[in-house]
Amino acid sequence: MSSTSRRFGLAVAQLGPVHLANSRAGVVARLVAMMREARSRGARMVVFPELALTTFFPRYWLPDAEVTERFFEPSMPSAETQPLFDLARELRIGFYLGYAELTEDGRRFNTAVLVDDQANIVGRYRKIHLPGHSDHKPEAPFQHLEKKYFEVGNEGFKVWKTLGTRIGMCICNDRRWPETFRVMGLQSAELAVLGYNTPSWNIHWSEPPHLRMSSHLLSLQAAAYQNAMWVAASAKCGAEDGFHMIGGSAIVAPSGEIVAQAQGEEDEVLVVNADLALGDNFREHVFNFAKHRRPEHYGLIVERTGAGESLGGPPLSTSTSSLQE
Ligand code: ING
Repeated sequence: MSSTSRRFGLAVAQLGPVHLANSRAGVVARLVAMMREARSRGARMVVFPELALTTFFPRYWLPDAEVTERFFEPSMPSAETQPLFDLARELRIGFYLGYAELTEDGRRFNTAVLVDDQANIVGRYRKIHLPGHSDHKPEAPFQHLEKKYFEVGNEGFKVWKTLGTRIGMCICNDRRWPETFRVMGLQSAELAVLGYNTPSWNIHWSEPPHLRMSSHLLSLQAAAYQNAMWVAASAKCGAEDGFHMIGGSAIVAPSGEIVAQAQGEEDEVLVVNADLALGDNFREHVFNFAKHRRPEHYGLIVERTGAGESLGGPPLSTSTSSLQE
């Protein structure tokens, strides 16, 4: 029998373009306005995008020292982001915020923090699946230098008990890899939150741009359904100094259905009064991991990085013999 409903006000705050000329203070003012709107519409938590404080700088080939100085945060909160934490405490609302992290020992990660409704940082996630390249491609219309500017995350995919539920975090490209959400699902996550910056154009081959939106939504829906969890994804989007990124911020139910989706490519708040109990039904039945999963047959998933030879072995039967033997 389905359990009684457990409502959770879930908001996604989509951010329109952030240009090179925009200041962190200006961006934080936009985030603050959307946090207020989310709270006024009943949200317990609001999800902001990946690298929310600056333009998507991995599109530019710049000297490392300049990139670190201009685009990374040596502390979180910082003077510029403190208003977000102060408001969270005042309004009693949690949030996810993506930013470029510079650690005390000079390491650089594409990071997100999970902040509760008392403005405590309860969790941190460092992006594991870094797309793009690390070399300069001068012939390309823009770069995608996440493999140059960030290290691979070193803290895994975790789930935190906060705001009355169990929340996992990831970032952008992570959503395209099913392992991301399965590891969260195996930690009993009821909700996965993520931000993204997804260029509309592919610099490697002439991919039809509409596929960027369809593969984005497909990834969210598959993740939600196959792991019986709510998924909330927030875009930074629109044309940043002329470089376009898709919108499509969305909130997806454990059924895999999209229950809210952004209408445009500017600042926009989505709010859903999510029933966390919907996940219970899927976790008890079709995706009852303990009852149905067979890890003894999944070995290749952790043994191999790239695709290799089949496990098929010699033919089971030949034209002169039959399978019965
Ligand atoms: N951006 C893109 C993303 O995964 C990308 C990069 C797009 C890779 C489409 C492969 C296909 O949404 C980030 N920042 O990961």
